Amino acid sequence: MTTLTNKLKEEYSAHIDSLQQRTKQALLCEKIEGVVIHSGQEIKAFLDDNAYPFRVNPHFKHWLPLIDVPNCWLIINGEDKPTLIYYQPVDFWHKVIPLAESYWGEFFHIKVLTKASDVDKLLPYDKKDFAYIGSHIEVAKALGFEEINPEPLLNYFHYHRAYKTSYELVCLRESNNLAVTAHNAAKKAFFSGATEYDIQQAYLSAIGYTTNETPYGNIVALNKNCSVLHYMTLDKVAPQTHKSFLIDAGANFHGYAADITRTYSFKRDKFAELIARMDQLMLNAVEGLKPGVSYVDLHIATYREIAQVLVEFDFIKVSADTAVESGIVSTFFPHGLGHHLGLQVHDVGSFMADERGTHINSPEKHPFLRTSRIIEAGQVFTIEPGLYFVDSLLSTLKDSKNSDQVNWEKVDSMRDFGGIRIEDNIIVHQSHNENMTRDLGLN
Ligand SMILES: [Mn+2]
Repeated sequence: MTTLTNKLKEEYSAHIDSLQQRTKQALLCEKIEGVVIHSGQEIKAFLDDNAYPFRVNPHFKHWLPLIDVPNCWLIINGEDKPTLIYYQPVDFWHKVIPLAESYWGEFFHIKVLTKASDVDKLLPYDKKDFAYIGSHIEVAKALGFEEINPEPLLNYFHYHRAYKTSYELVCLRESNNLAVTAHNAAKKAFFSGATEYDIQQAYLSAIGYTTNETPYGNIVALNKNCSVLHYMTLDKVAPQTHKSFLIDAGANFHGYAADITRTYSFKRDKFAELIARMDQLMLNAVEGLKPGVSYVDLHIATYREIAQVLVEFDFIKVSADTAVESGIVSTFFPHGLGHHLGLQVHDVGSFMADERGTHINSPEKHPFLRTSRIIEAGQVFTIEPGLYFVDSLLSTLKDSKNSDQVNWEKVDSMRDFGGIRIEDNIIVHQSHNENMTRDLGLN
């Protein structure tokens, strides 16, 4: 057995205990007997017999690292050993995935389902005492469920999903490990003058991935394309000169996501200096991530520091305070500082004040912030400040009354580089932060 498998095995039983306890509490509040969690079904394209890539229900993969099998079900009541209905059809068209020896198998009563439509024979007889959790509402109704994704139950689970178990931290470290390996390969490809498409191939093949195995579509951008926040094209032709490279790309391990961004300058130029400064700013923000602090306040502090960077590099003619006051910083930093990370890249529960799901709005001036929750130990975040030169946003600023606050000559000289984003994945512990991305050697 490998060291990694050993670690997973060591932590898994406590992980299941936590989930059982959470389920028991949630069920007490809801006065139902149990939950039935559906892994999902294949979804076919309109008028076609081809299915979209399968994405498992996150509530399902919370319990076990089974991420690629549709038509599976979990029956859980928080007390008894959970039942796994495992789909294993007799099928000569598709690959059938048999249940292998695993560290998690012994924690479930496993029942094999050979025909997806026969599942009702294995589900609880009386559906009204059970809630269905999954995305196939019609299927749930046809089976006789009345409680379908009840909101209080989901709120409870989503709120608690922010607190990762030790097992989940092992998974998150490993997904970071994979992403770091792939990022290093991508960096090498950039400095050898590769195209966006070839850099993407270098990334994927470094960890043996297909595009469907990444937790989100990789952003691989050269030069001006770095200014497109969600750039999804992969140019197959190399630019005349390589100036800059922004890569926002992750990896998946047992259903847990990594989400890492790096920006590089091809030469040792002004843009490289700006990257170094943003890297410092990024690490300062990580320092500020502490139990008891509001993520909103951390975002605002970083927003202020970006104003300071704009002053230092002579991009603006006014003080940092004035730039914050007038809001022109948002032209250069138009998104949030980061988000919760886990089973989903933008993990759930990030706007909740309590387990009933009481919503905390992000401040009006910072509408794109993805979390407003108080930071606590056991939570996992991304920190991803950015500084961009986006033509459309700059032209709005140029036409505004604040145009004279900007040193346009300096700003214009940066447009061909696009922009910078640097993103690490951090575990908040009671006494310190664990920067998984840096610990694995990606600088
Ligand atoms: Mn992110």
